Amino acid sequence: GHRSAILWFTGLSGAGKSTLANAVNSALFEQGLACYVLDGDNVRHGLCSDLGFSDADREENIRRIGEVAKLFLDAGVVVLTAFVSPFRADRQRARALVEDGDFLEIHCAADLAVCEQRDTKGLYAKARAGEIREFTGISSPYEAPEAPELRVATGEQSLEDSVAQVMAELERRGII
Ligand code: GGZ
Repeated sequence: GHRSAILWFTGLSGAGKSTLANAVNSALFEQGLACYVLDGDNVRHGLCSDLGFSDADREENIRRIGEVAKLFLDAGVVVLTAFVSPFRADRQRARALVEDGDFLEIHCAADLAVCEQRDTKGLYAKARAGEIREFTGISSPYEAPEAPELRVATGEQSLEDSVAQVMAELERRGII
């Protein structure tokens, strides 16, 4: 058996949150767990399609995701959320919706320089050029977690190593 949990990935655009969450999801699925990834692809186009990137819209985005994650938790699913979630207070509110131990904040801690260097979607270049306003790390703040349950150096280590690190933490906490 296993415990359901919310694995809350946070970090800059391009830090590798979705990539890591999806890889961990696959590893959990292989072990026969019920698990699901919430990320921009399936949330910002649907449930949150009315929201942009102002501070207030990000707050509402994270509020809804926190509530949905709680529903998944209630349903016995390990839910992995992969959003920038740049504001400490918003992450704290999501955490406060569930019991202690059911919420694991996982900081994908890639340096801004690395994310900007990668710039897989060309968004940093656009942000620097002023074509995208309020871009996290450039013209909107990212408040790094002070005491995340886990910090993963996604800018430096391989995806394989990052997955192993998360899986080890889940074992240590008795989730798997
Ligand atoms: C940050 C933005 C912005 C702005 C578009 N700021 O690399 P991506 O493309 O796929 O990840 C980013 C994603 C952030 O959406 P989230 O829902 O995770 O943000 S939050 O938690 O703050 O609500 C990026 C893209 O959307 N994107 N404009 N201005 N990221």
